[in-house]
Amino acid sequence: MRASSVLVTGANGEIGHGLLTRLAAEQRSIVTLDIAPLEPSLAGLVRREFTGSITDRGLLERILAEFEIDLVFHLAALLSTRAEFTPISAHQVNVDGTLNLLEFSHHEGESHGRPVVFVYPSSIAAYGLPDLETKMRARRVREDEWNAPTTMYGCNKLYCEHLGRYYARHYKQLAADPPAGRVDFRCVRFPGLISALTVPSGGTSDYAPEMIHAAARGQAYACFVRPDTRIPFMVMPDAIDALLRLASASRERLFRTAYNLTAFSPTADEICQVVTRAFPRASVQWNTDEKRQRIVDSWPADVDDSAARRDWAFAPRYDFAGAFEEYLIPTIRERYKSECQIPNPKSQVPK
Ligand code: AKB
Repeated sequence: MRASSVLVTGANGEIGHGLLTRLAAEQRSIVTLDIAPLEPSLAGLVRREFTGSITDRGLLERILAEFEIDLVFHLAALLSTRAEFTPISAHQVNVDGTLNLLEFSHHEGESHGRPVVFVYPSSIAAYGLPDLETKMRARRVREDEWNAPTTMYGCNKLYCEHLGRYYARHYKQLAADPPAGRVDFRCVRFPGLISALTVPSGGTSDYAPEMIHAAARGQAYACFVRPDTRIPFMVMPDAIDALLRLASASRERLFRTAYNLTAFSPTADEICQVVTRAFPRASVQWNTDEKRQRIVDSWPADVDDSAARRDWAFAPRYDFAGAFEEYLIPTIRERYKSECQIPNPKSQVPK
């Protein structure tokens, strides 16, 4: 008999770290797929680790043969900045990889006879506002507004939302006997995410976590966006809660394919003020990268997440002040404790 498990792709990434810990705490049997071997701290949490690409269909078939997967968290992706440098690879990983995973989930559902819940993190990058003035006028953008992304990553995410909807509702609709929905696709559009434990790479919302982690380590940071830049953010524990909550929501309550999520929408300068108060050795310079700035300026300043709150009780625990006071500052202080210890001259006894 095949073992029933949760599959997490991109498990080594920022979201994967938090998610594996939570799933393991719930005693879930976890199978992972990542391009790199799992970090030792994560490897102990999982039942089986597969190292390889989501574009490798042979590998997906091996997983299918060995495990009975009921739930997929498909986290693997190339983020927005990285994807602009390698758009073809981004398309291969972000779109072809997702298509493979959807097809895998369909076959998995066929083989065990139950729909596979497929949880997909999309992003505010799925939006594309044409200019800053429109962005500032748009206020809290709803899911169906401004869906003309300007980045490869944003295009990939938006298209995969549609692919997921297709697999869930219209798959092979012209077949003589159309297969019943085997994939129960559920998707959130994450804002920028900030973790106290990991630093992202390859994203364009990275200025916030980079600034915070640099400040905690007493390192100078050159911020690549203007101080008045505003996009929505959320801290990692709330992001993990949201994924788990959406995964366990009852199907009948879900009226959308993709749900906006947010917790707070500070400017880069507001983030800078909080971190420089918390970490007096911090030093932040403003060194705008006009090209990356244009990407962030095409993302909404705020999103309307009322559908998620209504349909599956999304309720982030941390607002802006709480995120820093209760989660980021204490956890990051602890993380860099040894690096941040400044010798106290008074305690040094002269010889
Ligand atoms: C990125 O910056 O690419 C991501 C995102 C907003 O999805 N963090």
